[in-house]
Amino acid sequence: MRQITLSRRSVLKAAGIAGAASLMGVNLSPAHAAEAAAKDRTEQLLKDGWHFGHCRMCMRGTCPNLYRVQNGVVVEIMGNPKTPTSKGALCAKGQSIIQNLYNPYRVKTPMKRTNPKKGLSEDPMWVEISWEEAMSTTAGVLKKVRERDPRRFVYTVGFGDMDFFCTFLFYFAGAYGTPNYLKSNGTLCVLHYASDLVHGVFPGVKPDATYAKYILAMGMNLGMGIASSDGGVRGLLDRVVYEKDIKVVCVDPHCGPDASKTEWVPIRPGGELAFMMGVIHSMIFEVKKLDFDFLQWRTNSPYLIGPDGYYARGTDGKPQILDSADGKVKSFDDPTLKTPDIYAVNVDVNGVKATASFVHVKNGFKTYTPEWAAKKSGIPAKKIRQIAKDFIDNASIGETIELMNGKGEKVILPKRTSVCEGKRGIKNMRDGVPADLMTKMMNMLVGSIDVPGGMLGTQRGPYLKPDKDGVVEPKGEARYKDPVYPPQHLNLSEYFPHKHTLPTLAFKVAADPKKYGLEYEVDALLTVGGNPIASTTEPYAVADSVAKIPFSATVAYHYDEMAHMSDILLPCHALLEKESVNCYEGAFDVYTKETVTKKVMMYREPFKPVYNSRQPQDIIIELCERIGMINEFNANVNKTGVMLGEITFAKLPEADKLQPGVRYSIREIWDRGVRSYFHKSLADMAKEGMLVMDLAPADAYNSSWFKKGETRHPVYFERLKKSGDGLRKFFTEYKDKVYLPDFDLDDQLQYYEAVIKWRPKKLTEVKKGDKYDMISINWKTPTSPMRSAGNDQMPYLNEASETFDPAYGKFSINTKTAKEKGIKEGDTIWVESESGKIKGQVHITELIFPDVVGVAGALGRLVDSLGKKAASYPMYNKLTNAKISDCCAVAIGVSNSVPVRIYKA
Ligand SMILES: Nc1nc2c(c(=O)[nH]1)N[C@H]1C(S)=C(S)[C@@H](COP(=O)(O)OP(=O)(O)OC[C@H]3O[C@@H](n4cnc5c(=O)[nH]c(N)nc54)[C@H](O)[C@@H]3O)O[C@H]1N2
Ligand SMILES: Nc1nc2c(c(=O)[nH]1)N[C@H]1C(S)=C(S)[C@@H](COP(=O)(O)OP(=O)(O)OC[C@H]3O[C@@H](n4cnc5c(=O)[nH]c(N)nc54)[C@H](O)[C@@H]3O)O[C@H]1N2
Ligand SMILES: [Mo]
Repeated sequence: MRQITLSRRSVLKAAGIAGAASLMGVNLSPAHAAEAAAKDRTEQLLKDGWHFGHCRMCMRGTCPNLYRVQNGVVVEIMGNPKTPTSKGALCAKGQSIIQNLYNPYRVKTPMKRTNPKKGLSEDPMWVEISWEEAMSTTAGVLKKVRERDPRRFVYTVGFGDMDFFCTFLFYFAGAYGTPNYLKSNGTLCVLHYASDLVHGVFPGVKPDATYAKYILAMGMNLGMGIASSDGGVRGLLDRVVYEKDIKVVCVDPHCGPDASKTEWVPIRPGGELAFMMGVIHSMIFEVKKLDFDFLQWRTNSPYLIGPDGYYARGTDGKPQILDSADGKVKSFDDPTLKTPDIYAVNVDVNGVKATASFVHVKNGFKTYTPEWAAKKSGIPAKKIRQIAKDFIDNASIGETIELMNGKGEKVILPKRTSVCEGKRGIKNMRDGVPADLMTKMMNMLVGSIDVPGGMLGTQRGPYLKPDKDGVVEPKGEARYKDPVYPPQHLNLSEYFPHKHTLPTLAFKVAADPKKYGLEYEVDALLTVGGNPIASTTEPYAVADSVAKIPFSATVAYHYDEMAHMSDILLPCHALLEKESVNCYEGAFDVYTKETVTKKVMMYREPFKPVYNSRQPQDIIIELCERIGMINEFNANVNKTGVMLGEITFAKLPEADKLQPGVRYSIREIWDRGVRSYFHKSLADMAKEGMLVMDLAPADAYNSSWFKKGETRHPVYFERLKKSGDGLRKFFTEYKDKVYLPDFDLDDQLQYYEAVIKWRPKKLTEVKKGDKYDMISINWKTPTSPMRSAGNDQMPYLNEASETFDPAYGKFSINTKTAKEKGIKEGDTIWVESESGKIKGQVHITELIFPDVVGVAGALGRLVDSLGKKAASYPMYNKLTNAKISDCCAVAIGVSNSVPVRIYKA
């Protein structure tokens, strides 16, 4: 144990460096510090009792590490210095992985509940049982339920066990035959619709800081605020701090680590859409230097729109374009098309008068002047104009770059160097999808989409494939499907074609399914690394519903809220005990030269289990066998491929397909996947620790697969309008049948429009003198991006957070507001919304917009079985709600910023 004490100091030191650099702006690049310390030591280290691993202290898990074992104890951790992306850095979370292993609050052996009463304040009265009893009880119930009606089983997953999540999220639910596969991660994470609509990718897009010169970040973390150590963020920091050749502007009510190192533009929460409309107005009507060539050939700008708001179609059924070269109206793919007219008005198409999309789009921004936007956003009109001008001036419109493709050919691609992107801070809002579409609009106006320096889809390849109308085909959440009645899914996903995930709604429905038109009730629940109680919203409503489910089991690392409500606990390994593979490609935050062409496949050698736990995938596969569905499970793996990372699927060759009747271990399945994808075995991976694949530079850019005019991005959102029209038809027809509280059809569907308009929302109506006269906001912190790995329990992390981040676990209030309200540093106050209230300590700061309360982190627990510290923090999610009328009208994400009032406790 002495060794642990020693390593504690070195961990704190390292955490201090990484933490301080990202939290406080200390002028030391984590990249350089780590490289200097760790150069070329890898080979020696391995001889010295070090083992290959990779992190998973956050949901990314993309930082390869090395851990050292001495006398059977893990005593030291470091980033793998050979990693081309992270170059051996680890953040404070990654440095704490040893505490994840030796966490005293772990579930150490299978457990059975003996208190039949379930509730957050009930003692489950756990007793230890054998693995055999735990598995046979769980499989026995699940088998019976499946025989009766597989829909009566709910499978809940999340990012808490992402190693597992990556591999078996849908295979198990699919094999079982339940429609109720519920991801708990989505309600507060609606990032996907607009990226799918415009780029045809999942999970999203990110700026290419390899070449970008200007990044406008709207309510998002570029990675520094999450203390992400993976290559992108470190590369970006180097450019910001050392090379000083990139301008980053963070539009945020709160000045976090990203904003503190770049430029912070404080905004009033809720005014984001208005702000972007003001910027776009200025770009179109004042600066007037757009990428017209891109608009003509790479967007649907020239498509003619009929009086019904849809594409006006020719006799061949295709969208039409006016060619100003010869004055003729032509189909979009006519090879004689020379000069697509984006300003065409009142053109005759097949007997109707039609006008070019771009004219509608442009007219749509006419009244949204910077002065107007300033009133809504609190950002001065002058600043709005400056951002519009800087965005265009830095965009390099007209420039090109020559890169090699995978066939060894030189390709000339446009290079654009201004990008705008937003994340949770603007998307988790009533008008979240419209706001997100405006970030895409800014990029499209300067041609900065899937080209070097632009906004890139996280998946690479010919993802911009056009639909039959020649416009990029969405592949996920932007696709539309007509609703059906009665609904089959507990989350009523039939009614919400563009939803991300709806766990809170699902559990509300589960409490009273008949009322919602469902033909079945819920009998059983299995949870793996998901926490619909704590990580989403309306925690008590969800907990009440979970308590009513007759049987519930959790593959549990520790006693979190879902474990607390369970009948059986199946203990899973801690991170270092889990064997794992993970492919880094398309991580979330940002691309740089270190990462843009890389795929890094990493491997974690499992440490000998400390307790009586198991590899989670093998628990699930064994359940499949015991339930009698191993054939279905194997068939699903064969069909979908082996998932090797968040977006990496390995299709198995015929000879390697899983055979019916055989229960494979996860090891064998990964081995087949890795061999198929990387042509190496898992044994090779164990020797090398990681495999690196380099993409040819041109192939990293999705537009390189298509010539001018072959595929187009939508500036006119015809598909969104179509979804709204389809939904209106359904809900009108079924209005007497559908039960959906807090749903106003007209209010909801007005957001489904081809040209986005501004509308006031609850947030924008908050004013002095109201009952709720302030707005609360929440953000991820470097040590608390979410609850994966039990971040909120780790003593090193709590210590580092409270030492380096004065906002951590507290309520940040602007100096001026605090003075007005007579509130002082350290006061204990209540923050109360329509939905709930939380108590905590005040931190007074200039780094937050006036009249806003900032609550940092995904913190707070509703059970004390994770220790007093984790339970002591205020839980932000009590303030929010899942009312459809408050959620994003398209992606149904919870509004994360809400009206509140504060008062002394
Ligand atoms: N206040 C607030 N809430 C948020 C967010 C926020 O920033 N602030 N972020 C939102 C976002 S973007 C997302 S994606 C979601 C994510 O939400 P979820 O997908 O639910 O993921 P987590 O909250 O990370 O973890 C879920 C549960 O798994 C447990 N767990 C930890 N380690 C392990 C393990 O090794 N194995 C198993 N089986 N379980 C483990 C955790 O303690 C936690 O209770 O959260 C959302 N909720
Ligand atoms: N390394 C690493 N990277 C990750 C993750 C991880 O766990 N580790 N998690 C990934 C996941 S699942 C997600 S969803 C993303 C989330 O990534 P982000 O969306 O970037 O995360 P947040 O920090 O929650 O929110 C970003 C910003 O929004 C601001 N904000 C809050 N409310 C408002 C508002 O009303 N208006 C405006 N304008 N801004 C507001 C906050 O101050 C914060 O700075 O990160 C991903 N990236
Ligand atoms: Mo997320």
